[in-house]
Amino acid sequence: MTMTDQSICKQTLAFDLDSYLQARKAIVEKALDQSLRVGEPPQIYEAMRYSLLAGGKRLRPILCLATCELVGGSIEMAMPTACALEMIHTMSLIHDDLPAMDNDDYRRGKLTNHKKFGEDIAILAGDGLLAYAFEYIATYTQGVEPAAVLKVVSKLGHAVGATGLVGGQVVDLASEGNPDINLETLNYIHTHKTGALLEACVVSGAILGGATEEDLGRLSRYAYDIGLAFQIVDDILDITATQEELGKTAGKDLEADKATYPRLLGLEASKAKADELTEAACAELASYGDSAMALQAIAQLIANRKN
Ligand code: GRG
Repeated sequence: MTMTDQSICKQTLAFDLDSYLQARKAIVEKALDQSLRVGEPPQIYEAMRYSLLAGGKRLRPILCLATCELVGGSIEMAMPTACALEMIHTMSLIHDDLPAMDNDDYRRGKLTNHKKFGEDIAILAGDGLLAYAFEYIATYTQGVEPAAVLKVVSKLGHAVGATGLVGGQVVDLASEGNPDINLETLNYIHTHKTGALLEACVVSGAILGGATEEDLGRLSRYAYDIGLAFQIVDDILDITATQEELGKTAGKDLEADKATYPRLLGLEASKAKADELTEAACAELASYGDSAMALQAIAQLIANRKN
């Protein structure tokens, strides 16, 4: 299904997403800067801050804040978790860029962490960010029932470990040079390597805000759809975008001879699949009315993004 005039996604056109994202990004940047001060030994803090504050769209923390607000919570309740999610996302990028994995020289338009600080420090900077993320949630979350904080920590551990990002990355690495894997395996890679953390962002914000089980079900399905759409678009951009647009090397999937959506389905069908998932994600939140406009507009942005 492609987007029609009746589409729920179309109804968000009146929403000023640019202003919303700009404002949210500004508060997230400030909170991230304050979350991690240089300590001892300074070289590891510099490497951690270099990547954490290197820009990026900050979609994951913004999603976490948005779902907390959607279910009646406040930005303050979710901000420590939002920062922690960006710490984890950043550490996954640092490790993904290492020579043993994707071997990239550029990320977010800057030299990758290992190019700037060396492989040893880059590995440790990733480890440091991962551990600090959990410490940060447990130490700084306020105004939330301890049981909800515990649920978020458990959810996040599940999303990041072998049941999530790590598992997805392992299967992704194994599929290099083997573009003939089937769509089921490709979906496993995408939903674990990319979708699991996005789902944790969406759901953890809602848990902190006091969501009902029904809310969590709807938001989890929304997150699954935007997570898969996100990675399909990533596959498309690897072929269609330039290094300047991406802030990292383009054409990496072809170079590594990887299976991707465009490779298995073709560009047109891949784009149609991303649109279909976006429409389903928006529809999932229809019962929230205008309160869900930000999340619906973000779903559209993911499908139409250029970087
Ligand atoms: C998490 C313990 C642990 C280890 C990491 C390396 C690894 C295991 C997993 C790889 C995960 C990975 C890099 C997935 C790709 C996700 C993706 C599409 C990232 C790009 O996200 P954007 O476009 O980037 O939101 P910005 O820079 O805007 O934040």
